[in-house]
Amino acid sequence: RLGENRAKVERMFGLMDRFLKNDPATLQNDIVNHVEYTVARSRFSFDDFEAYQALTHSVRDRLIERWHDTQICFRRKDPKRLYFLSLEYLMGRSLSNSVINLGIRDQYADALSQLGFDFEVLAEQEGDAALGNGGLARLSACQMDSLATLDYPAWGYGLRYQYGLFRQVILDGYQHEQPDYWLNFGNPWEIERIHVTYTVKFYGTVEEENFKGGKHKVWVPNETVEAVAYDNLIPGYGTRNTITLRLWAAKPSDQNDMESYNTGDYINAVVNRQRAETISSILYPDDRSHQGKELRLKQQYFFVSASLQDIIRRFKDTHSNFDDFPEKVALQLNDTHPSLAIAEVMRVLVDEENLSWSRAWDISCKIFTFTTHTVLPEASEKIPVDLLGSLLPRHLQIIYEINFRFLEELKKRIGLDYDRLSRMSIIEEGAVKSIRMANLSIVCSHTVNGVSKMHAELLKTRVFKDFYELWPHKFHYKTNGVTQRRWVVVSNPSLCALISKWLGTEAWIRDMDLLVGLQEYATNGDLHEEWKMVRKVNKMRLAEYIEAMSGVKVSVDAMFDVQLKRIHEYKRQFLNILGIIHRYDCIKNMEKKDRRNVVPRVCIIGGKAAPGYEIAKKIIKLCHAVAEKINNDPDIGDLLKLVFIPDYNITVAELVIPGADLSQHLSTAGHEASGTGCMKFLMNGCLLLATADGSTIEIIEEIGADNMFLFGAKVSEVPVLRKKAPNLKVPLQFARVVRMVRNGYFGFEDYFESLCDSVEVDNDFYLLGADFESYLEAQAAADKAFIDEEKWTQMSILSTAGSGRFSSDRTIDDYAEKTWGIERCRCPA
Ligand code: BZD
Repeated sequence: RLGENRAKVERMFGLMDRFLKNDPATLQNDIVNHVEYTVARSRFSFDDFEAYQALTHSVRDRLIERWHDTQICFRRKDPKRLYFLSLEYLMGRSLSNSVINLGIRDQYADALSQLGFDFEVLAEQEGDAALGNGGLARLSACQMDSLATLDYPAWGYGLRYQYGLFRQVILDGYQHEQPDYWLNFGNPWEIERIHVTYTVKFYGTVEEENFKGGKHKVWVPNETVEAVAYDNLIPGYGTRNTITLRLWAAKPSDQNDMESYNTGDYINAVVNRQRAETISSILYPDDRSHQGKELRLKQQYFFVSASLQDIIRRFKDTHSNFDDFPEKVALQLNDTHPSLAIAEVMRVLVDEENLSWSRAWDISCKIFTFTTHTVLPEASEKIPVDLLGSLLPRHLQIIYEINFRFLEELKKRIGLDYDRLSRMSIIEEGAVKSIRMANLSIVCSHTVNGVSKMHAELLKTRVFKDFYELWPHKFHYKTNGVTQRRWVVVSNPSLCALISKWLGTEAWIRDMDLLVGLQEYATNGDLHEEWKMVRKVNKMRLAEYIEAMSGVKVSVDAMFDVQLKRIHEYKRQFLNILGIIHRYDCIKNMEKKDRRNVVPRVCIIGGKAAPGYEIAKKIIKLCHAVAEKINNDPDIGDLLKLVFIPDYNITVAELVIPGADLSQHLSTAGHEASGTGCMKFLMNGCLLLATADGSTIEIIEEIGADNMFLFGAKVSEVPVLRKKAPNLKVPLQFARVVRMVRNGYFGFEDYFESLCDSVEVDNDFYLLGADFESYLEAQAAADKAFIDEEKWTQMSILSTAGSGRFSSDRTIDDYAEKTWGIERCRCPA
């Protein structure tokens, strides 16, 4: 009998101990099996897309294995967990990133080639997951990669929008928006968890019930929607740890329909059910303004409520009361978009868990941390009281109560300074009475941070000055970073190999500080040759893309000068275009013999404008109008080209950044909270032409002002210049290029009138005129440096060497230690 049992046990263990192997034969077998049994195509005949689907399922199997182990490890050790709440994530593609983080890219490439497929070709089949707008959303994605890599016990939470960020289509130079139904071809990366479903409530009334001799508030909603979890697995690099990004989708709730079914209105009942799904259907494409729309508020609460139910459920699995909640849970608010979580935690603790107000508040103040990503006070989120009161009546009461208690405390500290009290109040009085979500977040969070040193200074001295004076200890800065796995290893494999070769190790992929080791080879001739070769091949790849997409043939000997980011007045793409017009004008007016000294340029601009942002759309049109003129001027030839890259997204960035010689970061000083694009270019050895704004100030600290091209007014000078604006003398060259646009040199003069007015008639708020001369000087310095190839290469190497600080690994370690109080929890290999 003993022997029989033993055999059974051994068989059981045999079943359990079946880690997937990664040798070519196993991988091929897996892929072919997925072709047949998952994709349901014949193993004798499948095309690239079907091979891609099978491949992703095979990778996904490996992710799931590691994810299970990680979850077991977290459950066993029960560490304090970080819950990262963000309404936006810009993940881009997952395939290459996953296999690189799993350390099995080459094995897959081999296995596929024996099957007659090319890994890179299959990788091209994947679309972008674009569940976000810009910097904030891509930062969330980079931080998830670092959290996994550094073994932190973290969960990301967000919304599974059916339509991601719109596709930008350019017709006759104008931007048009098309829906991005990214799920059309299925999404192999997500795991639907039909059993992880929570009910989210909306509308209704608040009633009072007698409870233990007192009164108790009960929210009686009149609409409910189900939130279904979709898990996306995020593998770390060089570790088994694989964490979860849980995105919620809205599904109709059965509870709503009883009445309709009873009245026999079957069709309407079904139509009403469908309406619930709209909550998670679309990403708002605005990355600056907050319009107080009901659907947006519903999205925020839907995501917050489902996430908190999940978090509290997980906590309660192992804890019988809330005493340990702050020791086990850190809730990170990624900007104010998830800040309703504060009111929701209070509601759950007080109304549902029956904690006293002060106990609940004490807990809340220990778990929340808040990162703000903006500088402009007018960009901060305000929710009209009427809207909140109708959608979430109990939450409005709670926010009023928080505010009442806060103001009472404040009066004790500062007395009856009514101006200051009203500035700091969570409720803004006025034509539309609103909730100031930033104030709510600051009042409840134990740590508030900006995303660069400069940004935090502005928060302390301007935006949140009153709060800083009250609670100086709350304010910090955490300079953003980006993940080198995505932005060098995946997107620039040849540079990656070159760096590893010269450093003699791949360890920099987990420890970016090691890149300083490149400094000692900055003048090494052999490295220069190899560096130039890598850069040239990347430029050739980019040139091919440009030609395929726009028909414009560009020379790889020219300087590739790139500006890629959302189109915004403060980011000053208009300044870039005016500079290009000036360059064109100069070349046109030059004697033929002098043209020999002109450094040929290929100017590349890409970015999306929010659909309702008229001026930004005009900038896109101007770019096309100028490009049309320049690119078709035979007199100019290869000396100057301008191309607009349509539909800028993560995948496009991965292609363009490695091929850029120079990148432009032109925000008016004091407007870019941090900027992360500059860090990606920097890592890839691209030189920066930039204002002293956001994180560029810290880049200067790392690589020295000599290794970049700085220009423009400093933060402290901007207010002075603005005051002087009406009498400010603008340089003649500036007036001349604006006049060329105004007078129709590029056509469409009526259309461009308001754009020209913005810099001439309306006081030039973003100071294009004031900065123009200095901008042209910086451009001239870049030209001069480019002619000296060795000098340029040295600056390029030093840029990469100095980029270590801008890894999101550094940022995440800093948050973990100083903000969230979490520790690493590594799953055994
Ligand atoms: O966040 C950006 C800032 O503008 C950048 O300076 C900074 O580097 C990044 C990351 O910290 N902010 C945003 O991207 N903001 C948004 O995308 C956004 C989206 C929806 C609503 C409001 C703002």
